[in-house]
Amino acid sequence: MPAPRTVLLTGAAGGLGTLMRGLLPRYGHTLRLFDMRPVEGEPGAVTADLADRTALRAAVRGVDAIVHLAGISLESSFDRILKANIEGTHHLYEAAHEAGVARIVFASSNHAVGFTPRPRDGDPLIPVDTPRRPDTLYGLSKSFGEDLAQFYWDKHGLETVSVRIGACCPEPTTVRMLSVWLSPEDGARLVHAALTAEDVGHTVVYGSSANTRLWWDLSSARALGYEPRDDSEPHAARLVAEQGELDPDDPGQAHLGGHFTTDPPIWPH
Ligand code: NAI
Ligand code: 15L
Repeated sequence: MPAPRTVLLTGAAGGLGTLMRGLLPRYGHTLRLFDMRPVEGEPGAVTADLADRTALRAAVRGVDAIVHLAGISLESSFDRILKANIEGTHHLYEAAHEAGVARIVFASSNHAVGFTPRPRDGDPLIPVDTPRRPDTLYGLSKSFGEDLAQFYWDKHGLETVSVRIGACCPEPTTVRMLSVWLSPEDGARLVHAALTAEDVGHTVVYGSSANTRLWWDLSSARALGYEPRDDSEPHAARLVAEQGELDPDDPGQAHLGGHFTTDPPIWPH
C-alpha cells in the first residue's frame, strides 16, 4: 500500500498515542486524532468514547487506515474491559467495515500470551502462532481483538496487523523490559511497515526492538518490512546490577507477561 496515507489514530492522548503523534508524520502519514480525553495541543482532535458509534462513523470516514490504540491498557474489572476493549473495538471494526477502510493496525499486547513460559538459555524464541494464554482480563480482551481482526478479514476482507506490543517507552526500566522493550522509533517503524506492507490479510506480529535478550520471534514483523534498529542491551549492566537477573522460580518472573501474571497493575481511571 502506498504512503502517505490518511490515518485515524485512536488513543491519541495516551502514552503511545503521544509518541506516535510525534513520529508517524515523518513517514508522510496525515493523522486524524481520536480519544475520549482531549489531546493536548490538538484542538482538531475528536474527543469521543469508543461507545459513541455515531462519532466513530464520522471519525473513520475518508481515512485509508486506522491505528487502534484506544482502550484500557492495564488490568481492570470485566465490565469496564468489556465496554472499552471488547465492545469498543467491535464498534470500531464495524464502523471501519461500513466505511470501506482498508486496514487496521491493532494494538494487541504480549499479555494475550502472557502465561507462556519465557524462554530460558538455549530455548527457541516464542513463535507468533504459540497458543494464546492471556494473563489478565486485559490480555483476554487483546486475544478477543485478534480474533475479531481475523473474523473481519475472513468475512469482510478488512485487513489487520495485530501487534503484540512488548513495552514501548523511551528506555527500559526493568530487567524484564530488556527482553520486551520497543523503542518509540522502532515502534513508529513497525507501525509504518504495518500500514504500508502489501497483502497482510490478518497478520500477527510481536512488537519489540532487536533486543539481545529477545524472547519472541520477530520474523512475521520483519516480513512486513520492519527493520528494528534499537537494542536494550546498553541498559542491561545497570538494570541487572540494580534489580538482579530474573528468578526462574518466581512465577511473576517466569512468564512472558511478567508481574501481570501475579500482580497486574490496575487501570487507574
Ligand atoms: P494509555 O492508557 O496511555 O492510552 C490509552 C488511551 O486510550 C488513553 O488516552 C485513553 O483516554 C484512551 N481510551 C481508553 N478508553 C477509551 C474509550 N472507551 N474511548 C476512547 N478512548 C479511550 O495506553 P498506552 O500505553 O498508550 O497504550 C496504547 C495501546 O497500546 C493500548 O491499547 C494498550 O493496550 C496497547 N499496548 C501498549 C503497550 C505499551 O507499552 N504502552 C504495550 C502493549 C500494548
Ligand atoms: C501492556 O500491555 C501495557 O499496556 C503496558 O503499559 C506495559 O505494561 C506492557 O504491557 C508490559 O508488558 O510491560
